Amino acid sequence: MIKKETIIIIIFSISLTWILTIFFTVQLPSQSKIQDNYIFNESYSNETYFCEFSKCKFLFPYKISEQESKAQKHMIQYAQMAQKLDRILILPNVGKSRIGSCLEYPFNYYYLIESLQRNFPNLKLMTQKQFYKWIKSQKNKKPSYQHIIIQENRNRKFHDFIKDQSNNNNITKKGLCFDEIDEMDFDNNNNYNYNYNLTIGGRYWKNDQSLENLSNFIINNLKLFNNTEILLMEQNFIYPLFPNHIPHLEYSPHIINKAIKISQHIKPYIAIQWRMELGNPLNMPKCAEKLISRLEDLKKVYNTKNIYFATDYPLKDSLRQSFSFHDIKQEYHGKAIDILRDNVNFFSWFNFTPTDQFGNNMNIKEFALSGIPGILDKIVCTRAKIFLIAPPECRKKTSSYTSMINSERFDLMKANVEGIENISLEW
Ligand SMILES: *[C@@H]1O[C@H](CO)[C@@H](O)[C@H](O)[C@H]1NC(C)=O
Ligand SMILES: *[C@@H]1O[C@H](CO)[C@@H](O)[C@H](O)[C@H]1NC(C)=O
Ligand SMILES: *[C@@H]1O[C@H](CO)[C@@H](O)[C@H](O)[C@H]1NC(C)=O
Ligand SMILES: *[C@@H]1O[C@H](CO)[C@@H](O)[C@H](O)[C@H]1NC(C)=O
Ligand SMILES: *[C@@H]1O[C@H](CO)[C@@H](O)[C@H](O)[C@H]1NC(C)=O
Ligand SMILES: *[C@@H]1O[C@H](CO)[C@@H](O)[C@H](O)[C@H]1NC(C)=O
Ligand SMILES: CC(=O)N[C@H]1CO[C@H](CO)[C@@H](O)[C@@H]1O
Repeated sequence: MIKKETIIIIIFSISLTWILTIFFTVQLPSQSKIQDNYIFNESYSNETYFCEFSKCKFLFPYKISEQESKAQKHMIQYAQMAQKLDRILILPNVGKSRIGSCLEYPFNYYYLIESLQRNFPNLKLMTQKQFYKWIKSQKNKKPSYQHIIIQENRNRKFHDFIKDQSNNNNITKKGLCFDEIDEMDFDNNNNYNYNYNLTIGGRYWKNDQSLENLSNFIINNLKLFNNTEILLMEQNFIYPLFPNHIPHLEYSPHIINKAIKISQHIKPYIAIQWRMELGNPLNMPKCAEKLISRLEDLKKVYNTKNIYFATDYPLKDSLRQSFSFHDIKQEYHGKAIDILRDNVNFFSWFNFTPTDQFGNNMNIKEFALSGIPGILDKIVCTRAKIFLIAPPECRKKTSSYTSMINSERFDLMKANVEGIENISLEW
């Protein structure tokens, strides 16, 4: 009997060891892969390391349209493109709530690069700065490049990909801040004078099938450049190009930590988001009055006195919180804010010391220009007890910014995070 049991135990331990061995050998490589490909780490930004097996090939989306919430969605489209084309994705700079080569800060000033890497474990990434360094390192040989515009034309049904030989194709003029371009070789020929237009027709975003079709069209055409080292992408489309639903990028820990500090300092609180741009200016003062009376009710119902106010209106001097809101009218927008100020004691990002990614104090103007306040506001709104948004007559119709907050709040509530009462309410 004892012998039999021992044998069973031995057999059992052997199989367990095997199961564990198999489990770990299967698990470990996929985890360590993330490290291997994680080019952002300076110790990896070495051409020999990356281009051992094939030529170094890059996709550089140097100019991403729209503001941060939408721009990061576009970035995820380029990540899918780069992965399918087996190219290294260059992460452009950020600043002023945008993503693009002309901006001041590195990509990880806004985003946690690991969160992109987590969703694309096989994709190789390089920051703009590392990429420029690589170009400079190509002493004797000029890397080849091609410029491609992806744009929409909703007036027709088909997609096409054509060479554009008109005279207005100087990409430096088109907004590529990139002196290193002189060290590159256009189409192996120094012929600066053309680019390719990839024009998307119809309502391409309407369903997964048309996106599937579109993304195949794009990939098949871009594959024609398989001998060109660098694809410079200019973007003029609004919706995602690929059917896959990929989580949004996570923000950098320095922003999240700061937002959580603010949130802890004022909680429980009601967060108000009021994006005035593109709302009818004439309605603004009335909207402010309606907001005030709604706040009075909510404060009682939820026994909450702190208010956090997130807006695109410049709350202090001319310090911008939005880089697209130019048509600010004192008699409407300004008046609405004055009414609010006279009646509500609110917090905003101005009540907290601005700091940089190292936690050092930062000049407030520089902080505003960095575009961090918009992201900070977004996270503070995400954590509020009540998230109050403007009714349709007081705002722009749809906002990716607001939907991002709502979807985060939905997830936090689903995870039973305490202190979040509702996803959102309109005032
Ligand atoms: C870069 O990678 C090396 C090797 O894995 C590691 O020792 C180092 O800490 C990493 N550096 C950073 C800044 O992550
Ligand atoms: C680049 O990487 C290779 C392979 O890991 C290594 O042998 C070489 O020393 C590295 N070169 C530099 C300049 O770091
Ligand atoms: C290519 O796109 C640009 C920018 O939209 C446009 O100005 C140009 O006319 C287009 N070229 C062709 C040949 O369609
Ligand atoms: C493109 O435009 C820039 C800025 O206007 C100019 O400096 C450059 O010489 C132009 N390049 C070509 C090839 O025309
Ligand atoms: C898919 O794209 C091709 C090429 O643009 C087009 O001819 C075809 O009609 C499209 N099919 C659908 C279902 O959209
Ligand atoms: C590049 O594309 C051409 C045709 O466009 C094809 O013949 C060739 O095999 C491709 N090369 C690689 C490395 O994929
Ligand atoms: C939109 C929404 O979910 N509203 C709810 C917010 O919470 C109160 C109670 O706390 C409900 O009565 C609302 O229906």
